[in-house]
Amino acid sequence: MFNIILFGPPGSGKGTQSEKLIEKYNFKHLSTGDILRGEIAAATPLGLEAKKLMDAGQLVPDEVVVGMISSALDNNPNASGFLFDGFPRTVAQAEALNKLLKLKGTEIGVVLALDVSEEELVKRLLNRGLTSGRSDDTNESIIRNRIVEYKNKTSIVADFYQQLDKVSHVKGEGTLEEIFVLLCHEIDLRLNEQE
Ligand code: B4P
Repeated sequence: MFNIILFGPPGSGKGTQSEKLIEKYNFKHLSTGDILRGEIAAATPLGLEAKKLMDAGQLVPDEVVVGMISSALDNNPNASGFLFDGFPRTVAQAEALNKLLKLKGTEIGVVLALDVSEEELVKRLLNRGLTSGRSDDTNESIIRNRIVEYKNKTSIVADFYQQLDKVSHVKGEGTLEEIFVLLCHEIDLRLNEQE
């Protein structure tokens, strides 16, 4: 089993590149953002609570997202590998993920960190907001707040995995295809090391 984390600030291309990677490598895609938006669409109590935080550009509590990921792992016993997209976003989430994977006799193979400048992030998200219907993409101050949350709570997750020698940085600016090739190269290197 080979598991990867696609890591980076909001708008860095995690969701976009995940679509291409799951097709090529047959990973099971687990996006906490998508799962939360599913809960909002279904108007569940969890979704209603999460919506308030997401609309303000804040993170949803760790126990909520860890619970969602734990259920998703249990619901996919035959997966050959998971692609975690937008998770973990705090060190507490990373520690919880390590424990959950250990219980299943597996671990993270590589953390692919997409590097994109702040101005490019804001531009992309405002642009997506024109068509996505996502309330967290339409207001520049909320987008900037998401980036602040990333800097304060999420960027240190890369240090956590760096200590385990799991992080590969990839330039996240360029065409979708150029970035995809770089990501595949890093995955293939780690897969070859594992064999
Ligand atoms: P997410 O759904 O994870 O959303 P995101 O980080 O904004 O998007 P992503 O990075 O996937 O988007 P992409 O660049 O692909 O999170 C939303 C919210 O959910 C969070 O703010 C938080 O409140 C909550 N949440 C989720 N997970 C959580 C967790 N673990 N803990 C706590 N809270 C959590 O796309 C952006 C745009 O860029 C697109 O329009 C795309 O077309 C464009 N784009 C992508 N690549 C490009 C390129 N190379 N060039 C030009 N444009 C590009």
